[in-house]
Amino acid sequence: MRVVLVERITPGERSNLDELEALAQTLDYEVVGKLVQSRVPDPAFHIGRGKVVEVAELVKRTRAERVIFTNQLTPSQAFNLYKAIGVEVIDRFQLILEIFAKRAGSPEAKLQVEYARLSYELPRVKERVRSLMSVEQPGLRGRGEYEVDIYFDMIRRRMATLRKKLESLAEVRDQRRVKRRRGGFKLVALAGYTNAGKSTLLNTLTDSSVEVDDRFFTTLTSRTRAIKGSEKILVTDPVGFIDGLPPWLVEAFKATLEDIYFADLVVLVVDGRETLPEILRKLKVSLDILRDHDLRIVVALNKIDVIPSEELERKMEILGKISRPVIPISAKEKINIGGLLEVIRQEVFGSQALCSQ
Ligand SMILES: Nc1nc2c(ncn2[C@@H]2O[C@H](COP(=O)(O)OP(=O)(O)OP(=O)(O)O)[C@@H](O)[C@H]2O)c(=O)[nH]1
Ligand SMILES: [Mg+2]
Repeated sequence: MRVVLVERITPGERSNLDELEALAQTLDYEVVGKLVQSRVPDPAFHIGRGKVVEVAELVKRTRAERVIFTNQLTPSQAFNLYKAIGVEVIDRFQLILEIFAKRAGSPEAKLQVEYARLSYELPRVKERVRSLMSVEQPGLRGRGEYEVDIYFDMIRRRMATLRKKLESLAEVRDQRRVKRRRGGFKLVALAGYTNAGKSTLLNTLTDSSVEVDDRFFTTLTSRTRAIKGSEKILVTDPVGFIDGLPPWLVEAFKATLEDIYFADLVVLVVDGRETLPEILRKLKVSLDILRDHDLRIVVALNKIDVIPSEELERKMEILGKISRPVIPISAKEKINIGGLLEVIRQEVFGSQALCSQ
């Protein structure tokens, strides 16, 4: 699909367009145009009206089939933009939902995605139907409202059913965790921004072959495996983080995130290939998600096989200033995995680790 990306930024704000492009490519979309506008949001169109005309022209010229905004749009803004531009207009959250829907493999992930989609839809249903009707069927308002209410109720009931199913699955997870703990296993969670290299690290640490890909959200269903050798340490590889994760999405994936929240240790994987400001931004996003939970966290600066040594030194120095151990590794090329394992053992078993060696 050919798509045009649009972003509105408040003057002085950082652009999020590159990440939106990476997200669009995750779905094999072809980005045929990009537009940025720096201004305060317009209530009706989000961007300025002159810019709307520009987008419409760009869409026509490039034969784009869809427009994607980095900003969250209200349903009426999306509708007004659609009317003015002539192709479907969606926002970043809807794009993330589409990616999740496409990637959801396990029954639990499918339920989580459906729940997330409905949580997104619910507050929007009334407004969307209302704006549709006021434009297309001005006479049918009264009856339409009634039908909207029925639809609204239907969504709510479906959400309640989904919540129950998800809760019972969460209980299964809970029991599994208790069993593991009783068996003397320690749980290490590989958390971090999407595409940091968590699954690659899981494969290296546990000799597995879960899917690895240079795209966002390759992993939606977490996998848990034992560390190579006979140690009682399990490693889990949950869904990746992303900036501005909306609360309804976090809520839908709560059970998956609990694997992180209840872990004995979190290895926060960071993509070291990126620029320092990007590294720090993604690290902050991840630490914010983990913040309210009392967790032991170590940072693994990954992909050092492709970082020139001077740059690595600088990155290590800056990261070293945050008060957690930072371990430089390459999950793919298996560099310093021994060093990471040592820190993991030390953190989860404390001094016992030294006795058992
Ligand atoms: N050069 C290099 N590339 C790596 C390394 N570790 C992972 N990668 C690459 O980074 C990309 C993402 O790796 P994944 O392991 O899928 O990342 P992830 O964190 O599991 O990503 P999601 O599941 O999508 O959130 C892949 O193309 C990997 O081959 C590394 O140490 N060095
Ligand atoms: Mg993964």
